[in-house]
Amino acid sequence: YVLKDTPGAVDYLVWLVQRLERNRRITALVVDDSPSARQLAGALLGLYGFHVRAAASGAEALAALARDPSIRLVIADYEMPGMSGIEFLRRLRTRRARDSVAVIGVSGSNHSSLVAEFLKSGANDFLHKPFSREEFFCRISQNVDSLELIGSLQDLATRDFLTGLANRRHLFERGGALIQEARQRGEPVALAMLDIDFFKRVNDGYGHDCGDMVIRAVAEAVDGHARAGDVAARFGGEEFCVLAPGLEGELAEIFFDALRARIEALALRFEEHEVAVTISVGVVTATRGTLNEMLLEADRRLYLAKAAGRNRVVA
Ligand code: GH3
Ligand code: MG
Ligand code: MG
Ligand code: MG
Ligand code: MG
Repeated sequence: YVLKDTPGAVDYLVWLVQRLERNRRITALVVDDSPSARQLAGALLGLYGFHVRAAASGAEALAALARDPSIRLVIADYEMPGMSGIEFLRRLRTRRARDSVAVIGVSGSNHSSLVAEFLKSGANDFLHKPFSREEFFCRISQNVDSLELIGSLQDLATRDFLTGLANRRHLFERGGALIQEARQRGEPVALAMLDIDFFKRVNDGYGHDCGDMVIRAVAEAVDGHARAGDVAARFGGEEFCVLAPGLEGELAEIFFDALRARIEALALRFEEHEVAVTISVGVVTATRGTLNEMLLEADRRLYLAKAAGRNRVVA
């Protein structure tokens, strides 16, 4: 290409380089019964920076998708022996939504209802074979852009800006379901409410920036202590909430007391000051009752921990 004198060429090149960089983090899967079609699409995707995998049938593709969560883009042929592209899509969509994996259907057939059938079965887009390299790249970029946009919107909606923990909205959305799932497995769920002790003194003594630093440090400790499957959230200003399935009674108390000790042991510094931080914790385990009821009880116990002298767990 001679782009030097083309209007917008520099912007286009910047756009292109950003896409190539981004695509390195994404695995694309080509599912086609024709080896030459697999090779062509795979070569193009490789050129655009994607990690590429190939499958010769719908069944093989479903197995690859079940094993590899880094697959975010699928190029799916329509006519394949055994399982058609449409059937493959229907099965995939029971497990992975359109905003989790983008599927682009391809077919050489000119049958007029085919595109609609593909889209109705859950495809994000469609390409007629043979396609130009440029159309292929533009369509793929648009679809991956959409996935990324949806991902960043989901992040904005569910994460707390200061700490990166789940926000209060996410706690209420995810928490109810998490409690239900645990109970269906016959497991208890522990819920802890945490509040930083005498936090106003930090703000008043060293300023709001120091307060923010302390909130972030406590959030990092809470997040580091939470196990996979727990939900750790910033509940409000300097209050946090952890939902931990499978923990109850003394075990829950030990677990959250270890978190309390971990935070007490943080050696935080702000400018020339050493900043001592402790938390108080209210813990409740319930095999019944709603999230709201558990929150109320945990909050009541948190208040007891404060009244008893702070830097302690009441379970
Ligand atoms: P206690 O031991 O009873 O909890 O005492 P406390 O001083 O921590 O009291 P309280 O929980 O009522 O104080 C919370 C303070 O946290 C009040 C508010 O100004 C401050 N705060 C809330 N959100 C933020 C924030 O995002 N950044 C900073 N720096 N401060 C915040
Ligand atoms: Mg075919
Ligand atoms: Mg508070
Ligand atoms: Mg308070
Ligand atoms: Mg406090």
